[in-house]
Amino acid sequence: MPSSDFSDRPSRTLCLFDVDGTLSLARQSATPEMIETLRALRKKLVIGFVGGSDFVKIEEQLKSGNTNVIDEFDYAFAENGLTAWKLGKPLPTQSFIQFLGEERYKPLVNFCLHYIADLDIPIKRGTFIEFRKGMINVTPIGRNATIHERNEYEKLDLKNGYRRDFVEALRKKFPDYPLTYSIGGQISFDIFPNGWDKTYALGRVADEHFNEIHFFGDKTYKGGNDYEIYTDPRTIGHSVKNPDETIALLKELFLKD
Ligand code: M1P
Repeated sequence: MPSSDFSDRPSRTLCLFDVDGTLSLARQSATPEMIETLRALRKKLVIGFVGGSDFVKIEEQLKSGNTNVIDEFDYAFAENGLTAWKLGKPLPTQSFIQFLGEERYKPLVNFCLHYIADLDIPIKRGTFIEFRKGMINVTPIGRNATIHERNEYEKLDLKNGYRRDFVEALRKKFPDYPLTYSIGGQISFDIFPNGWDKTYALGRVADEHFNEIHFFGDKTYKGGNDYEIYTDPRTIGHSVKNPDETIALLKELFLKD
């Protein structure tokens, strides 16, 4: 039975959004037009974001003025839904380190650090591995890179396949680890337990029995971090190239009248 949590909405439809490249440009703020469009949409149906990043970064991107990001969305899913809120209240969480265990984690992290040290790329910055609740994020250039340095790295990575080869080496080194390697952004890749991709968030909304769940994302191709949720039979997937396309699609699908 659906709960009465969303009885104020005319439609029992849920729209879920990826963040980077879908609601905002990578690591940049969502535009006022995007914020207004989401507010208008929320009057009609239920909305949520499903980002790969941790909540602090998503908050920077989706914050508008003094509002609390968690209050602007019905569902807030960071780290693919491992860290989650429904109507402003936190949902229970699991952790990557508990799942993997210190014994298996240490060799993984050591291998990554050695691999990065040996990688010959033009510049390196700091924070090469970010330890999060539901995943680790690994980046050859480092998370302290500026926007300009990110953009330059991304071009080189596309040309030389640094991340592709890195992931291949990890798969070869740790064939028995039940882990997924996902290249979702510009400079890094995420490592998390199998099944803890963005479809993890779908399990968290199952109790509401929505009539339809729409998902909007830009990395919907195989290997992209939106692929699994975009192709999941529980969702109606929409592939967008940028936030402007998301706005246009929302207006066409839900905000005509
Ligand atoms: O949301 C997509 C990705 O965004 C960031 O990637 P990058 O720093 O490489 O652009 C990261 O937060 C990553 O975890 C996330 O999947």
